[in-house]
Amino acid sequence: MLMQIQVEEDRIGLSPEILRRAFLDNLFYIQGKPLALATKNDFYIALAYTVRDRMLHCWNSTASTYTARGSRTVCYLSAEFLMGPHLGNNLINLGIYDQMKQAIEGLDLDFEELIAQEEEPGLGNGGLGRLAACYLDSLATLEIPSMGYGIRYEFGIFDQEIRDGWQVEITDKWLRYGNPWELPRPEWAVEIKFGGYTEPFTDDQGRYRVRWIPAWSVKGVPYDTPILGYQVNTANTLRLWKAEAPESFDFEAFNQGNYYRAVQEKVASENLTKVLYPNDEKFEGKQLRLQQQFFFVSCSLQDMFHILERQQLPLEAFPQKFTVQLNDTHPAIAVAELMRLLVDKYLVEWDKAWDITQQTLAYTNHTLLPEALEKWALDLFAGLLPRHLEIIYEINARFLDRVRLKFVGDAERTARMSLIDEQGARYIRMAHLACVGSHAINGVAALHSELLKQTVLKDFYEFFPEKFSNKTNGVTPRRWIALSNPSMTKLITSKIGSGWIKHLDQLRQLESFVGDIEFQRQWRESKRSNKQSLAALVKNRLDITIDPDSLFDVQSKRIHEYKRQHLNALHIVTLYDSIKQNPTLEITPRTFIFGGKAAPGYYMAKLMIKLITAIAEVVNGDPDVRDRIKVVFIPDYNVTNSQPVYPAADLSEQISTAGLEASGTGNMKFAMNGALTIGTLDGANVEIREEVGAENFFLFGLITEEVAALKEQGYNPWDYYHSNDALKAAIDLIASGHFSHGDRDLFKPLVDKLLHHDPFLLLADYASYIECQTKVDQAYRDTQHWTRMSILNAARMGKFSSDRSIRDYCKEIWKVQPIEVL
Ligand code: RUG
Repeated sequence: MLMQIQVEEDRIGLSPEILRRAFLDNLFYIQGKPLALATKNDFYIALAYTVRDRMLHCWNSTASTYTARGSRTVCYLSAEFLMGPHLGNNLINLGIYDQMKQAIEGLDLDFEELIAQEEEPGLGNGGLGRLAACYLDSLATLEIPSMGYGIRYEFGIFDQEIRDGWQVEITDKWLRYGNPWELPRPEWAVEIKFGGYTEPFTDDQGRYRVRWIPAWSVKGVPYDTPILGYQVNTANTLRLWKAEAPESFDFEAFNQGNYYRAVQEKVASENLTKVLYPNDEKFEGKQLRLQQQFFFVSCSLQDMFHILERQQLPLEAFPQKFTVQLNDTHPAIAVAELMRLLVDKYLVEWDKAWDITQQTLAYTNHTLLPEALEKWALDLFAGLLPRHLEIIYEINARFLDRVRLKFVGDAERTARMSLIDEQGARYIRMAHLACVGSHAINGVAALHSELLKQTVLKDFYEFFPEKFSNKTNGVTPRRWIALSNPSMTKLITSKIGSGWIKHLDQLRQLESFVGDIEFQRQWRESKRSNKQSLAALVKNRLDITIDPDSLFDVQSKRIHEYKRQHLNALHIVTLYDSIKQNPTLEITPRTFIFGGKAAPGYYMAKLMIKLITAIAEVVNGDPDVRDRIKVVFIPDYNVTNSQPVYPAADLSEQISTAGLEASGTGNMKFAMNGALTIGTLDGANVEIREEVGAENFFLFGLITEEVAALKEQGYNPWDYYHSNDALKAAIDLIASGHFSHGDRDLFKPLVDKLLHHDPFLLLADYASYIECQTKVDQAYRDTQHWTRMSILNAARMGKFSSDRSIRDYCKEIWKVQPIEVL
C-alpha cells in the first residue's frame, strides 16, 4: 500500500525534490542508465517521461470525462501539424517550468541544454501547419473536446543547410532517437483500400448498390500524443496515422517462398507516410500525395465511426457527435469518403447520407494563389479511388441541377462551378468539392475572406452566401510569449499579474504604464537582453558579430516571390549603395535578419536565398558599411530556431503584394513581442494595424484594388526602373555581378523577371517602401517614442490569440461547449 502511494507521488508530484527523484527513476528504468553513463539524449528522454507522466493523469481523466459525458468533439483534419518541440511547452502548460529547472540544475545538469536536445516534429511546411498546432493548444486550454487528425510522417520538413550561400536540403530524421511523447495504439488500426474497380449489384432487399473491389490496401496505425491545455486538466489527443503493410499481405507470397515480394510490399506500404511534401502553396499532382490525403482522411473517418460504435450511438448521431474541420483542401476527399462509408458500408440512403456529410464538415481556405488550388487529374484519381470518382460524379450531377435551377440558362456558370474542370484535360476541383460538401466555409483574415467571395469562390458565395464567414487566424501566447520570451513575460506579469497568458485581452492593462519612464526602461532592457541572446546565437552558429544596439529588422517566413524577400534585399542594396556613394551618411545602424526555407523545386526562391547571402557576404565584409548595416541569414528556420527570433525583433517585415498573403501568423508573433510592423495592407496586417493604431504601424505600398487596377491597365516595370535612380542603381548593381564575384549571369533570372514581368509588383512598391523605411530609421532614433509604440503593439494584440480564433470557431461553426475535466 505504502509502495503504491510512493509510486503515485513520484508520477504526479510537482515539487523539485519529487521531480528530481522521478527523473532519476526514469533514467534508470526507462533509459537503463545510471547518472554517470547517461548521454544528453538519455537525460532528455528521462526528462520528457517525467513530464509525460504528469500529463498522463490529465489525459486519462480527460478521456474518461469525455466518454462519460458523450461529448460533441471537434475533429481538426490537417495534413500538417507543425508542433515544434513539446518539452518546454508542456512544462509551461503544467506550470512546472521553474520547479523542473531547479530539479535538474540540482543534479548539475544544464536544463536549457536538455530542452534544446529535442528534435522537433516538423510535420508541416509553414503557416498552415503551425496554425493547426496553435489551434490544438487553444482547444485544450479552452477545455473543448477535440482531436487533431493527421499523418505521422517519418521524415518531416527537410533541414536546411546553407552551403556557398545556397540552400541544401537534408532529410529530417526526427524519429532517429525515438519520440517519448507518442503512444502507438495498434489495437485501433484500420484498413485503407486503394485502386481496383467497382461493380453494381442488387442487394437482398432489391436495392441497386455498388461494390468496390480494391486492388490493394494498407493498414493505418494511430500514434497518439497528448496535448495539454494551459493550467487546466484537459489533455486532448493528436492522432497521427502511420501506414503499415496489412497483416495478411505477405502470407501467400511468403508461403510460396517469395520472400522478396513480401518484403517489397511492406516497403511500398510504409512509403505512404514516409515523407512530408515540402511544398508551400504550390500544388503538384503527385499520386503519392493523393494517397497520403486519402489515407489519413479515411483512417480518421473510420476512427470516428468506431468511436460512435463504442459509445453505442446511432449513425444519425454522427453530426451531433463530430464536427470536422477541413484544414484547406488537403483533406477535402473527406466529402466523398464520408459519403462512401455511409452509403456503401453503413447502407444509409443517399439523401440522408448527404445531410450527415454536410452537417459534419466545414472547410477553411488558406490561399487565393491559383497555383495552390488542388485539382487532381481524373485518370490518376480514377486509378486510385474509382468508387470515390463515381460518388463525386453523383454529387456533381445533383449539385449542378440545383445551380441550373437557380441560374437558369447560365451554362458558363454551371461549367465554372462544376466539380470537374473540363476545359482541357479533365481534373477534379478539390476546393469545389469542399465547398459543396461543407456547411461552413471560411477564410483566415477579414480581407482574405472578402477576396474569397469576390474572386476564387465568387460563384459559390452567390449560390450559398450563408455558408461563408471569416475566422481571423491567431497564435498561442503560451508558446509565442510565455515560452519564447521569458523576460517580457516576467515584466508584464509583474505589472498586471499572469491572467493575460490565458486572456490575452488583459494586455490592454499595459497601456496605463506606457508613459511610465521606469516601465519603459524595463521594457527596453527586456528587448535588449533578447537581442543579446539572439546575437550570441548568431555568433555561435554563424560566427557573425551583430550589435544588439542596432535596429533588428527581421523577415522570417517561407521564401516566396509573393512574400517579396527580394524587395527587402533591394532596400539593403540601396542603403549599401548610398553609404558607398556618401561614406559619412548618417543612418540608424541596422541588422537585417532573414530566415526561411524555399521549396526544393522552386528555383527562384532558392535564388532569392543566394541573393541575400551574397549581399550579406559583401556588406558584412566591407569596412565602410559593416558598422552601419549587417545582413544575417539564419539557416534552418523552424519552430525551435524561430523562438529566440520573435522576442529579439524591433521591426517585422510583412511586405507581401497586397491581396496575396491570406493572413500571416508571423506578423502576429512579432507584434506580440513588441516589434513594430512595416507592412502592406495585406492579410491580417490590416487587422493588426486596426488594433495597434495606424500611428504605431509603418504602412506602405499599393492596396489590393490598386494592384488589380495596375495589372488591368498593363503594368510595365521598366517605367519604374527608368524613373527612379535609386531603384535603377540597386538593380544595376545586382546585375553587374557586384554581389556575385563579377558573375553577371548568376542573378540574371531574378533581375530579368523583375524587369520584364515583375508579377509581384516590387518595382511599383519600391519607392513607397524606401520612403517608409526612412521613416522607420528616424522613428528608431527617438528611443522613448519607439518604446511607447513597442509597448502599445504588444498591449493591443489580444485579438490575435488563437484562443479568440477558437472561440469564434466554437460559437459560429462547431457549436461546441467546454467540458471541464476535474
Ligand atoms: O499562406 C498562408 C498564410 O497566409 C496563412 O497565415 C497560413 C495559415 O492560415 O496559411 C498559409 N498557407 C496557405 N499555407 N499553405 C497554404 C495553401 O495550401
